[in-house]
Amino acid sequence: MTRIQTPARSTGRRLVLALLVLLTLLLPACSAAGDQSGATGPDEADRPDEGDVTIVISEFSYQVPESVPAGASVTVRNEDEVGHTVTSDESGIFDVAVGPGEETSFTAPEEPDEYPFHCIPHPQMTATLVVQS
Ligand SMILES: [Cu+2]
Repeated sequence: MTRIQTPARSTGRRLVLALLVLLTLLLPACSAAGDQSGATGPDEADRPDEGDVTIVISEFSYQVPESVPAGASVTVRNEDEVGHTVTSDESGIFDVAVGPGEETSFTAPEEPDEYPFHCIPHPQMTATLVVQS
């Protein structure tokens, strides 16, 4: 009797162990799937604003959108390994500094017009922000 019961018990324990291992493997997969679906929400909400209105600085040169809406939030992305600024030629309209590899933003003027700007440390860097209503 005891000889029969002992292998039966150990088989039962092996099954329980196998189930525990399976659960351990499955649980992280479930929580990872949950994280992914949670991340898509904020992403989609951010895209419409940021996609269009971005000034990219690369190799000491501004890449400016053809125009930006009045009062828009303008993202400035610096892909260089030195810091730059986006500074309106007419002082006080806008002036932001952006470190190497960093990103910042400023608010475009409310008045539709063409706003020439430059980089303070590199005066040869110039471009124009066209603001439309
Ligand atoms: Cu610069």
